[in-house]
Amino acid sequence: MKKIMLVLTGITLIMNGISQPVPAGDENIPFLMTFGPRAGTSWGDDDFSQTFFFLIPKKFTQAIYIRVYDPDIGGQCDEINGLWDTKMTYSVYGGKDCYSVKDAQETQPQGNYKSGNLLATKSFVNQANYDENWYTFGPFNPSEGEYVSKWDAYIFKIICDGVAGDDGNLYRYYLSTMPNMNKPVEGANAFAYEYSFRMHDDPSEVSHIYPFVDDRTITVKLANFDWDSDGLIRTVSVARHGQLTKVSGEDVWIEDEFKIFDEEKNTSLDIQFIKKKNPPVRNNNVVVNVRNQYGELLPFYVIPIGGVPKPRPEIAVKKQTAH
Ligand SMILES: [Ca+2]
Ligand SMILES: [Ca+2]
Ligand SMILES: [Ca+2]
Ligand SMILES: [Ca+2]
Repeated sequence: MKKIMLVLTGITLIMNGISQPVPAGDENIPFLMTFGPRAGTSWGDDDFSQTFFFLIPKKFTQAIYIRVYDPDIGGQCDEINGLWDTKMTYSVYGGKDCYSVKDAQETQPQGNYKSGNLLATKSFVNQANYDENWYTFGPFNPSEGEYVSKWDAYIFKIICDGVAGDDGNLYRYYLSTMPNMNKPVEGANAFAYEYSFRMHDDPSEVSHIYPFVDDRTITVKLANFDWDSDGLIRTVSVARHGQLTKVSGEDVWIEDEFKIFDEEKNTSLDIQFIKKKNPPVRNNNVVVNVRNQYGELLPFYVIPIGGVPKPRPEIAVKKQTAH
């Protein structure tokens, strides 16, 4: 009964959230990041592709727009490698299978990851008119997404693929009810199974990712790529004050596996990325994913399910004395 209540609470909280930009406020991540396919992976992107899903509650029936900030690869925001010669394609998918196909929920751009109906697509290069500016996809009717009963919501998918060149594309998304401005969609959320992002340059800024731990999760494997030994990565939860995890250096993946406490089921973890002060690491691009004991990926919701987790003293103290 207790578990059922927790699951219901989680679903209710999705519906009560207000959609925000991607990345969202609690994450404190400056930009999403995708490189052109000719870049070495040492620049920080392991696969030159990033997939995000938008979740729109069924009861929301107005038109929606998916807006992209700084979709171009040039000028401000982006990371040059030699000359600006990079091309990126953004593609929006809906319809049956855009979410539910397994390849779409994996970390690599392989197999049928472009599943579903292609609703819109556009490519960008170095284009001053889109520099520090918005491009808007849509309007879409929410029912053009794939209906997924576990959320009672329609899901859309947007993929940013590096098509040519070797520069770094930095960008953000916003799910909006308006084509020319950012107006949130009530009750919406966004999530990814692998997060490729740019860290702040300011060492005092801490970035966060919030994987949701469902009640089938027994252990998790936290993987990070190309962290450049930039300080600490730690996990905070209802039962953890700040458990340090293994961190990657240049151009390598590293994994750390740990057990989930019962109290953490149906809550979010707060993975904190804490930069070192000296020497400061600039332009740090990182990739992160988290799997359970079945090898399934945990979703990172931009608005953490259940809110940002805080250690509950009664649980955290019990865990400390148990060790
Ligand atoms: Ca280049
Ligand atoms: Ca730009
Ligand atoms: Ca850009
Ligand atoms: Ca890096």
